[in-house]
Amino acid sequence: MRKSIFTFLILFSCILVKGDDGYKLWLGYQKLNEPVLLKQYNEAISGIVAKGQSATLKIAEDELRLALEIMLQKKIPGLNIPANNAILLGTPENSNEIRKLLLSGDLKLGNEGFIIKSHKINNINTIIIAANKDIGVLYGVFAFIQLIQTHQPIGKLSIINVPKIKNRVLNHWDNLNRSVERGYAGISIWNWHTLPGYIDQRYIDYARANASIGINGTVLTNVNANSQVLTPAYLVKVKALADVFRPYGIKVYLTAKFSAPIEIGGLKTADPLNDDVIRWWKNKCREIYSIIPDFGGFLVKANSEGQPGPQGYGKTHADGANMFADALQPYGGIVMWRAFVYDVRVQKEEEHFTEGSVGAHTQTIASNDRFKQAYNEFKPLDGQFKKNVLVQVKNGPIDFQPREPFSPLFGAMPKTPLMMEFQITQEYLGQSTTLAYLAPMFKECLDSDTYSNGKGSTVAKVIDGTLDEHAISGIAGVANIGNDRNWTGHLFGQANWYAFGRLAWNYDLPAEAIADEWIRRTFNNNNHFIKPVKKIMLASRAAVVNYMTPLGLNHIMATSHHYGPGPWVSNAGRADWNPVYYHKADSVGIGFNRTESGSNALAQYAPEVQQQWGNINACDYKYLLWFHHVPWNQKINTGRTLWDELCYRYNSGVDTVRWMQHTWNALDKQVDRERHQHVKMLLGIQEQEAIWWRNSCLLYFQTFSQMPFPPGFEKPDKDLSYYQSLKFPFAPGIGGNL
Ligand code: BDP
Repeated sequence: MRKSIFTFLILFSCILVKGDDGYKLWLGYQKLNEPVLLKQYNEAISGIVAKGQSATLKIAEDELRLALEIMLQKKIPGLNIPANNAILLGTPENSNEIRKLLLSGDLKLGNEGFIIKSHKINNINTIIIAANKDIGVLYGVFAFIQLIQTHQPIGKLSIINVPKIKNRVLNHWDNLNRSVERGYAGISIWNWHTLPGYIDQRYIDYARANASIGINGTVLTNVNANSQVLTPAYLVKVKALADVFRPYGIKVYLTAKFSAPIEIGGLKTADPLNDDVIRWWKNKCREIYSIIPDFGGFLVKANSEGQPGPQGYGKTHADGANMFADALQPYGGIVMWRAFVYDVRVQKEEEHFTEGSVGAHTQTIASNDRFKQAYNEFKPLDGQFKKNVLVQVKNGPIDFQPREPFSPLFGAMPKTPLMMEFQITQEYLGQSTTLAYLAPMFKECLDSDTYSNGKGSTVAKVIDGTLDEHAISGIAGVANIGNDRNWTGHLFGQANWYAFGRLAWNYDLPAEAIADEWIRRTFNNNNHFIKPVKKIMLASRAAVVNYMTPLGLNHIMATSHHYGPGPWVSNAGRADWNPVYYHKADSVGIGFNRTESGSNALAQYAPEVQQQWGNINACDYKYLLWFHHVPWNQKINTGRTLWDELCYRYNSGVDTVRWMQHTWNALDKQVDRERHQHVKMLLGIQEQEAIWWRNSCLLYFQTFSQMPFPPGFEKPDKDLSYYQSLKFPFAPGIGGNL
């Protein structure tokens, strides 16, 4: 007896001290403590009637039971026939009631949509969670669980929910040796060495988490690809993962290295129009589909940053993509062909174009503007891609900066389905020591008007296929997931994974609503906690923009690892890898002139957009230095001189982080100690990093502006040379083709 009391005490104190390590993500169901709500839910739910035998339906039923039994603290029996207050799960195939319900309206649920409805069956109250396919039922179950997790009424339910985008995919930049390019949460969760024999519980938990937010595809490998993954030894490993993910509605994709026919096929060429090469890829696809019948297809990075591609053989991106498309087509596979290109060859071609305006230095560089390259290469190919090709475009024209204008390709290729590529991993946003809630950034892009087909031609409507009537559509997020216990390094990184999934399903959801539900599901429903945490989240990305790259500055991170500031770097291998190329600070001012008198990249946008950003006096300060070289002492439309505004922004970024810190630190009673400490310590690091960013950037830019810091400004405590001397040879996430 004494022994068991002792064990109990130890266990109990472990729970108190240990708290929550974040592994359960937003699916750590908790006992409901509000008596009134509990009573309502208990009265409304008596059991589950699950119709159908599939693995997916079984998962749906088990998940629902698990969630309800924990939250409602009672047994949830499985029933054979509808009883009063039972939840009926199923598809028309397995239930007459559901067939009748789905036939009764013009519901257009498609393969993944669902309905949740309070419904009377023979005068018996039921809640029906139904869909055309079992996967829709699983999505419906997660949506129903969300209602209870977030304390919503369930008395009169009538929800119809259909995803707006068809392919909602995570891109893992994971290498076969388990390093992760731009990964800041440990090593890869794919343990290739022990696959296929060992199925880590994480694989199942990963699939479950993704299904809970509607993600239906995963590209397992780095875009800087390794052709080994296409060999039989690896394909059986891929199959093992595909088998785990299938019942959760998740398809597996691989990155295809363009030179694979040479590297693993023994051919002399990878020319996309060569018969042997074509045959090789056809056979490879046949082989893959014989092992993984629902394989999703390929993601290809070609002729970019050293990756081989069709241009190496004098062929176009369309030639390359179409070769894959033909090989995948018989099996229903798709090609996601990346438009992230800034090939050296293209840069050279543009060198004769010299229309720069501000100083000789600016002239040579402004003429070959990396901003323009994707558009220059892809726009002429519009209409040339096969039907199962999606061109995957990064949200902005450069590279996942804290703030970018939308890529001018959106709206410029109406005959081609364009897919969005967001980066969830925070390569350029402070990595995993930074709390930056990215839904506002994703929304900013999705809601941007391209005016390509008149007002209201938003980026979202381009990528969901509705604007130009495409049959396929897609959105990808570069994953921030690793084998850290809490999956994403920073606990709040989970919110970005979550927000990506939610927006991929429905881009109309407000960033605030997503933050709200994430906090409730991850932590609790206590308003004293939710309100301040939501405020922190909603202010966080703007804070990062302010203390890193205000007013439209971009790509001034230290080169290679991109950790911390490096606006002074000017010795990288090619011009457009250098921060000085992007900010162009000189004695006159700062910023990249992309108007007619500069690189004229603005001309790649619709006239309305050109108007919006083309006038230096009217341009939104958020994008100002993206498009204009602005004199230091010019008054901008915020009322301050450019220099003062820059100082003000950097300072306010630091202030916001301090405010986030204080706000969070005061919440220690509202959340378990482990998660509170975790975030508290990281915010401490973030504050130091924000100061580092502000001080070093302003000291450096001051060498050009020669203007004093405005009154009241917190003076840097170190000099510029100190900041310039900092090196981080072992910063995480540096990739390489491994
Ligand atoms: C850049 C990353 C690099 C990636 C590249 C890409 O720095 O590691 O390989 O994008 O998207 O942001 O291909």
